[in-house]
Amino acid sequence: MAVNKEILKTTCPRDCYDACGIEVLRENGKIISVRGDKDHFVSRGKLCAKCQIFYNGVVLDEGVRLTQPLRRVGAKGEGRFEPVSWDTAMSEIAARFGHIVEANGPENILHAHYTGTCSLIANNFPMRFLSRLGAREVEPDTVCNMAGHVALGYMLGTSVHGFDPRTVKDSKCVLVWGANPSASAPHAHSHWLPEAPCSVIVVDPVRHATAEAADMHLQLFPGSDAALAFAMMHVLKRENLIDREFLAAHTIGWDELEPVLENCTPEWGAAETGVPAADIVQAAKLYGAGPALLWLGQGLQRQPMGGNIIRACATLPAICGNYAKPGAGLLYLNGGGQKGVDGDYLVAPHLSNSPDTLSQMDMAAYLESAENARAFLCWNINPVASSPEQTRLMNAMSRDDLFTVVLDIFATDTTDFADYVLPAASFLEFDDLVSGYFNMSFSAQAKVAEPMGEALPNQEIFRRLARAMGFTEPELQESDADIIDTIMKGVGTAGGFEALKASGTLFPNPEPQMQFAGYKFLTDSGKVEIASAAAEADGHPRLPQSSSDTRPGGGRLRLISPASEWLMNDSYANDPKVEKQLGAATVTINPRDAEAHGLAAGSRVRLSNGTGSLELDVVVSDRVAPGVAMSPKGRWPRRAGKERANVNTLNPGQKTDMGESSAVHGVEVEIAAI
Ligand SMILES: Nc1nc2c(c(=O)[nH]1)N[C@H]1C(S)=C(S)[C@@H](COP(=O)(O)OP(=O)(O)OC[C@H]3O[C@@H](n4cnc5c(=O)[nH]c(N)nc54)[C@H](O)[C@@H]3O)O[C@H]1N2
Ligand SMILES: Nc1nc2c(c(=O)[nH]1)N[C@H]1C(S)=C(S)[C@@H](COP(=O)(O)OP(=O)(O)OC[C@H]3O[C@@H](n4cnc5c(=O)[nH]c(N)nc54)[C@H](O)[C@@H]3O)O[C@H]1N2
Ligand code: SF4
Ligand SMILES: [Mo]
Repeated sequence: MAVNKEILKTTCPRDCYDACGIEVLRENGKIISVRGDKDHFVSRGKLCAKCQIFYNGVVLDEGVRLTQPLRRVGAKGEGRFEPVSWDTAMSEIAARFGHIVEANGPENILHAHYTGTCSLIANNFPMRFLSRLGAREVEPDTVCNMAGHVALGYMLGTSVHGFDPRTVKDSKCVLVWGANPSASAPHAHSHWLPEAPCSVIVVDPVRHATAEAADMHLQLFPGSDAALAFAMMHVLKRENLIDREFLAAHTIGWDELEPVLENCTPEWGAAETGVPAADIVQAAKLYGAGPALLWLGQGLQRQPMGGNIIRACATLPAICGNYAKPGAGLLYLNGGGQKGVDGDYLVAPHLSNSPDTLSQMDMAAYLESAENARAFLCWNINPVASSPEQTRLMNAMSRDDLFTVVLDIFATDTTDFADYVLPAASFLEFDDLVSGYFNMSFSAQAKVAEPMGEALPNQEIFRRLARAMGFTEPELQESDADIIDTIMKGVGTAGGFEALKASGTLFPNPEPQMQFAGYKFLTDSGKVEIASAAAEADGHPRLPQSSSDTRPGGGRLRLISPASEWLMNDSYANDPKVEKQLGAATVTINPRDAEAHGLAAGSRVRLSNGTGSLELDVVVSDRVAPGVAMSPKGRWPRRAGKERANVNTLNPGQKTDMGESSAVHGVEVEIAAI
């Protein structure tokens, strides 16, 4: 028989800056290989190493995927289940939810979600049902990037209108601050930055591969970024590299800030941050040399004063007039709105009955009491691995009277605690849309396989649950095809979904966009608010502050747990080939700290603090600044042996100064040989 070979295009919908184009090779309808699309401007024929393994590994493995709805038969946490039909699962879950709504109110149903998949429908459509239900939402961004969103909201009126990466061709400098593209944006690391026709500076306590490849690396102590930004601004002012015309016309608060800069000399900055004064001067001059791009990562705002840090750093483009012209700007994230994606339509806020949201930093404590929550629904998230206060959360989720429903594509630490587990389809198994959050790209996620077993896309699971609950709003049943059609009309793409699938990706704006073109800032004043009355009204200082965090005393270290190059948050760790690449769980410390604590490379240590403790192998390297311990996030507690814990067992869930967000890179630990 002739072999029918086909190559189909789709898109990676992970929570990743890159939004790679994918090529799926099928023979006689069966997936043979998932690989990077040669024609795609980001992937250029190569996926990142982790996806190349995972998308050809356990994602395609029926023995590892969840393929049937499951009902608990063991104790909570044990992960023992029996299969049930979708009808049974839906009617039993609906009955229990209905009972809670009547007896206790819908706010007693707590739901948590995040970015397990970021495709537009699977990530957003479930909110229609949950809003209609009136369940209480755990604010998703509080585990990730809320401090930065709030801070940039004060200054710019938005945090999701970033620079267009294509504009780099006109830049003199790219300043990457508190991001690690070599792990979290692998193609920006391998193409975009190396091809940038300008200097690249990285500010990070860790000398990761992007820092190593940069023209300059400023290795500061965590939480001292505001001081570094102020010292750089001192130099920019001293060297006359500021744009006084822009400051006068388009900002508020320069007159208040200018006198503060007087004392923020490079020498002062060096003492505060650990970065040599000469490097501060050089970095400021490079940044001030012409139009420049500032990429604010998400790592730097996961510090106790993360909101202030973002405001301080984001003052740099304001004083240099780095907006509204080619090659200039600031990027945190690029939202779909800039491409015409109607976010409100996706989630249908008019259906909402929902009470106040909860910070994920409060989730473990909240779940301890039946007064707060009688049901817990998790979708697109694996909180037992990703949330703070891991042990406390596991204990709270062991409550027999907490009715727990978890949707996932795999059995995880979180599904172990569920009463019902619902199998989600993978991104290869349904049509959807992907809007890049770094590049201004818009792409098709195409169905290239049937859902595995009885798995269903998130949106279909919530359609069924809406029917089982007797909800009749048509928004809750809208089909994927209709939603895709409506979104694509908003984006203004010709040829519909079939044409988009054929090309894979398009740029709704073919030319590089200027950020805040025409100087239209989105604050109420229409200006960049260096001094912010809105921040002041919320109890924050009017101006960004130059202060840094106190360094930990008593031999304690500052624990940073950033993205791993081999994992995607808490995904992929169940793939044996990925696990092999990961090797043993480690913590990296500076040679100075190794000596002070009498630790040799390879020794087994225990990290501990008032929240928990964890055993790891020590790596000794000056890649991390003195005083810092680094251990990447994302391993699975259930694969970690008897400790059944990952780095989040040490995370107390401290909140940032703004947005009740996660200060996870500000955790302090003691280190001791075992
Ligand atoms: N220590 C420490 N902890 C951290 C962080 C840190 O820096 N340090 N970072 C935080 C950050 S930034 C984030 S964003 C969070 C992320 O934390 P999580 O959101 O928990 O992690 P993910 O791995 O993105 O996705 C969670 C789950 O979604 C599942 N999934 C994938 N596709 C689908 C689907 O189509 N449907 C459904 N229902 N499920 C699907 C995956 O299998 C996975 O189990 O972790 C936070 N935790
Ligand atoms: N491979 C991979 N890619 C990912 C993810 C993943 O888990 N794995 N997660 C995705 C998600 S959800 C997110 S939110 C993004 C996150 O991606 P990034 O924005 O890169 O965030 P992190 O990995 O948390 O941290 C980035 C850097 O911040 C540094 N950092 C920590 N504290 C400070 C500080 O006080 N000051 C400064 N200047 N730097 C500091 C860390 O050392 C680290 O190198 O990545 C996405 N992409
Ligand atoms: S996770 Fe990121 S780098 Fe890897 S394939 Fe997906 S979009 Fe590309
Ligand atoms: Mo995140």
